Amino acid sequence: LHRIPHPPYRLPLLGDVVGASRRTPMQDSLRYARRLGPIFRRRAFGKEFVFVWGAALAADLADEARFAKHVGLGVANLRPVAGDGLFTAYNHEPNWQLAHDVLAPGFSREAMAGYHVMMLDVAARLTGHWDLAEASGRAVDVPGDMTKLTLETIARTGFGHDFGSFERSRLHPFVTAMVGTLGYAQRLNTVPAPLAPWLLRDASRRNAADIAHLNRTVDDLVRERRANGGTGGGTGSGSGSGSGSGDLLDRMLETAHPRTGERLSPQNVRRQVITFLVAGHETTSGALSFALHYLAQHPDVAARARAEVDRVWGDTEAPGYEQVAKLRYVRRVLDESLRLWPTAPGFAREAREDTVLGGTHPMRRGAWALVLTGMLHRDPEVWGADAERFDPDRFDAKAVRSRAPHTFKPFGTGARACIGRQFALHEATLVLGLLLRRYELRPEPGYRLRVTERLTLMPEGLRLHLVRRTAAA
Ligand code: MNH
Repeated sequence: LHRIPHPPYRLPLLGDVVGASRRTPMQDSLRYARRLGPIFRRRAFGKEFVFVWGAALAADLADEARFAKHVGLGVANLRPVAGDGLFTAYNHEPNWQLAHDVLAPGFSREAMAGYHVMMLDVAARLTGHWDLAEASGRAVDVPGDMTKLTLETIARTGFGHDFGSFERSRLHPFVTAMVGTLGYAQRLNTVPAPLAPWLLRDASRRNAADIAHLNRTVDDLVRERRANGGTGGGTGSGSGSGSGSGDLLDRMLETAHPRTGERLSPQNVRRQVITFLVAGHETTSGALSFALHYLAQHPDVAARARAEVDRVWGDTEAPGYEQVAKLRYVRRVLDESLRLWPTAPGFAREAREDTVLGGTHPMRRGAWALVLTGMLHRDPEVWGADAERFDPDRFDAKAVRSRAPHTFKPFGTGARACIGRQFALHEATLVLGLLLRRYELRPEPGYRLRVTERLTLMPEGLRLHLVRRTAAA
């Protein structure tokens, strides 16, 4: 450990807090990263945390034979909310494999094609809302509206539920409660654990109320489904035969494990529903928001993307499922946005056995490090001296082929990587295509990107002016 650099000013007890910010821990770590190099440590309240962002070290941590996901920091702080749900489960908890095997078919190509029509439907509510704003010359609140969109999308496709987000002027209380728990989980990292009950007393009371609200929402949703006896959309209930059944909630409630025949317990279903409602929309809304920001700031990129949409989709009012993946350039815009601002800004890896990281840093079994994805994605040795510049061509096929593996990791790595990756990419590409086809995007004069953190990243105060295109729909 002593070979790993750390910030120069260390206070007794508190550790490396000089110049540290509680509200933006991730952007803070990025600043340290630039100063301290590809691996560094920060101490907080007597504990030492190791951060990694150099491409070679990050690639080594991706070795599944020697490393695995570590449930720590922000993820561990979400255990009271999401328990042994898929995202927060420890590797050794039996419910991880069970839920993974039961739910993975819910993200197959076939399942995704089924969600496509619902995604179109939710997108139409967004454009309805944006048309009104455009007509009256109002700017739109991008992160707010993207949050509505992605929440409605996961609720509809996964759970047959409608939060009515676009019919409300304020955020749905579920979102407020969710943002509350995410923010609280982040703040827990900024105080010494034993003192948290005192230092965060009011916040922790509010957090308990937020968790209770999430649980109530989910219990209502499950009760609604049980009363209606399934979506009626599918064939399989309990057969475990897999791909034919309805949505994610049907799988959670009805589907048995293909081999063991085991089912999720009611308590675990509750955890999974919360997990999917939160993980299924928060990061995607951020990704869409950053992409729209960059499109508005780079008219040349927007024009190229728009030309692609016009060429590939023509006047087809509702693009089909297969027409989404054909938007190659739009997808690059999304990838490039996720490179600069991976909305899940890091993931932790622990040693399965005693090992040596990158041939130089000994790690004991169970020791762990946080991969700073946002910095890995800016490593000049991989991305060049202009790594800070937005350039979607970094993701053209030739450039991707020539890059080392494990250098672009917005969805994490290995067995515990994001299960919703294809879902998110399909949804986001579809929506960007629809928006580009319908509007020109104009930034607010003088807007400079600021990023807020609540475990996930989101552009702050991003508003855009829209101009309806005359040629298309
Ligand atoms: Mn998602 C895990 C990023 C969209 C559901 N997700 C992860 C991880 C990252 C991640 C990183 C790994 C975290 C870790 O190693 O600790 N996820 C994203 C991003 C987007 C995203 C950047 C959008 C953009 N995620 C989605 C969507 C869903 C989803 C959409 C659901 C519909 N993610 C999950 C679940 C896990 C996960 C569930 C946990 C998987 C597991 O551990 O088995």
